[in-house]
Amino acid sequence: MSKARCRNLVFILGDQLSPHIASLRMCDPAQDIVLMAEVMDETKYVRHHVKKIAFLFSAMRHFACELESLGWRVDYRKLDDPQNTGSFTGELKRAAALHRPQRLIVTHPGEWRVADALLVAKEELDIPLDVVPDDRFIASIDEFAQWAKGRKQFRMEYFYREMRRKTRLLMDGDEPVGGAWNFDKENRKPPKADMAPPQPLRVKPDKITRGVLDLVRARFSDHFGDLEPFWFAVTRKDAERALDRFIEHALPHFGDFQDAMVTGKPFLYHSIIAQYLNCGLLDPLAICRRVEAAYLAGDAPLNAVEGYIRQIIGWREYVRGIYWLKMPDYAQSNFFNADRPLPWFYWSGETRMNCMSEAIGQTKREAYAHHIQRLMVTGTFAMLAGVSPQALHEWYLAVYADAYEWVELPNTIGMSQFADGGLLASKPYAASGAYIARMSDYCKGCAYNVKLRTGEEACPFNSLYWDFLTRHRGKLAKNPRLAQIYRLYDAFAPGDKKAIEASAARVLRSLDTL
Ligand code: FAD
Ligand code: DLZ
Ligand code: SF4
Repeated sequence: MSKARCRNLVFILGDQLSPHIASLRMCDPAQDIVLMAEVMDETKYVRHHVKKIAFLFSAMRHFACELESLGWRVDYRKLDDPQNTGSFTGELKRAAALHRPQRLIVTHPGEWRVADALLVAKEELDIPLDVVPDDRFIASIDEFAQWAKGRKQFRMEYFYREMRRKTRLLMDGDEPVGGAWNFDKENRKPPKADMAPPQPLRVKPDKITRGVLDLVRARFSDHFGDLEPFWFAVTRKDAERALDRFIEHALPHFGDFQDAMVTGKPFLYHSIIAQYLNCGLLDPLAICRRVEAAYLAGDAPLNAVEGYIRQIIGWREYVRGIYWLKMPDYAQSNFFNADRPLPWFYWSGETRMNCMSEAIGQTKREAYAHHIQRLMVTGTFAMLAGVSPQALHEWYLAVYADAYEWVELPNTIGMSQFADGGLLASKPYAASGAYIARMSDYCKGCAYNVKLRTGEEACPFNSLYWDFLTRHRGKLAKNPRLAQIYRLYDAFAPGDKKAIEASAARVLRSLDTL
């Protein structure tokens, strides 16, 4: 690397793997140097799934090659470089001493923790540091704050309509295509016995990935998850191929079976692209335009296409807005004052509850579970059992290949645990085993009986559900969406109520051995 003073040092984080990222757009390959660093701190702030670490390191190394092929000079620090300091700040200081840049430039980090650390580093480094907005999103942080101003409660649906108008996706003049903004009611079909969903694209590890797999095997053997088989795409080209495959084979059914869960079929008709999208290998608007084109060509129905686009320009943008609006206090939200530790089976997958064992087992194998598994199985159980939202948040952040705090935290704290008291969601996603029985085939293979509310054989979700509602009656009874359910409970015979309380107490006493 040259000893001459460089103009700008552009620091690219592991989730900024796009040649069009804002920091690169304002720089010049002929005069500026790119810094990328694999650092131990980032692998340990939560103990990430081994597949997630391998995916990101390999994607980072491939991206460095991509940048070099575009003419950039890249100073890439591997995790096992003997001089690697193990932290972003340490690597920034080393690189600043080596290249003596006039300015440091970084695109706004996705996580509050890293943005805060950069502010500290700025004080310590004797060079100007520019943090430029990350414009890979449809709504900027300020734009969301404007939308949120003066609203007591936020509702995704209204924000989503703004994003539809802004992007012109699925618009017919000023009206939504098909005459409705949202076709969610058509997207809740239970699974069918003869479903044969396609497999997501599987990429054979190349030499770079094999090197990373060796590194991760040697250094992170005490982390959660199975490293192999490893089949994630790690380049932009392969991530595009994974998207193509989804659009061709799975998108047409995405809408109908979005909420379904099936034993041994972890991916169903989902796209399995969040890990590519969140690290910058895919672009959200480009994905949505491709999906819209499939509808316009008659290759996918409107309920699937609208449902899919809503997840990306609606939910994904909405949770990011809430994250930046409410951090850092948001991370400590705990509306129900829940403080139980996370049951051990979240890490081992060993439980007789088939739904939990399926969702956690595939999480361990694939670093993936789809939305309803996260929300209505592992999420609902934790909320009903009174698990600390912060303990659960660490788990979700660690175990999924697509997990970054800006997207994971509001989904966990707000959507799945109602720990923000209803800022993000209008009611808690509390449900008994009946929901899982309706939307999956899990209960057929379970040691517990979903039809029983009380007793040793009863599905633990059932007594916990009613117990949760009674425990938090003071906080929830005024919610109009729960009024009917409280009326139902009030009509139970006193003996039934006592039996529910006793069953729930037994379940809570034996959480680790369910
Ligand atoms: P698909 O079902 O095919 O959906 C398409 C895309 O829509 C996803 O790739 C994703 O980019 C976006 N999307 C869908 N739902 C959401 C949502 N609720 N919030 C934001 N984007 C959404 N998503 C993450 O990307 N990272 C996380 O760390 C994460 N943590 C979650 C934690 C909990 C408790 C819950 C309930 C949800 C979480 N989600 C997270 C949202 C969602 O579960 C995943 O985006 C989705 O399962 C990824 O799989 P997929 O690519 O097959 O998505
Ligand atoms: C998740 C992660 C991991 C495991 N390792 C690194 C790394 O070594 N270097 C890096 O630049 N980024 C890593 N990341 C992603 C960062 O945690 C991510 O960029 C920030 O969380 C976003 O602010
Ligand atoms: Fe899950 Fe209850 Fe069904 Fe078992 S019976 S799979 S614990 S919902």
